Amino acid sequence: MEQSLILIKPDAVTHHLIGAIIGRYEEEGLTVSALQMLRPTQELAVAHYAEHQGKPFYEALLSFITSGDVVALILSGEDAIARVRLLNGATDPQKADAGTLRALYGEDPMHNVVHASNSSANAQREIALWFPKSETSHVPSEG
Ligand code: 3AN
Repeated sequence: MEQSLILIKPDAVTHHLIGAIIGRYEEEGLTVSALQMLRPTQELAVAHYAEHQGKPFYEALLSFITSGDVVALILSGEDAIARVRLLNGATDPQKADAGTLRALYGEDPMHNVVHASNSSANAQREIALWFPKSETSHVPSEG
């Protein structure tokens, strides 16, 4: 069982895509084990995107992710990290495979509707950032 941290970004929230996106993950058998809507603070955005500091799009990315509400969720399942990234598609929606969330709903490499963890280490780091109070309570229950 693996966990991934997903963000439904402000563009997707504005376009009423929360249900469609979560529905797609659930259809594939992934389990929502935590969920919250919030407007990220600058501090949280900086911590989340630390690895992108210094890149040409970094400042714009911080402005975008703090521009409105975001839905953060933890998805659990076997190979959840790789499976979610397949469902999301490539960073650039123009290059994403047909049928992926970014191909369907994304506009450009920044406004690409979803974020998903890219490794187990990053998933744990991101879960601790977005769900700081109850880090250990997101293991899906049996049965
Ligand atoms: P992914 O989200 O597919 O793992 P990363 O980690 O390379 O992609 O990039 C993190 C975020 O930075 C992306 N989700 C996107 O919002 C933004 N981003 C990446 N590349 C660009 C770019 N060339 N121009 C603008 N924003 C970008």
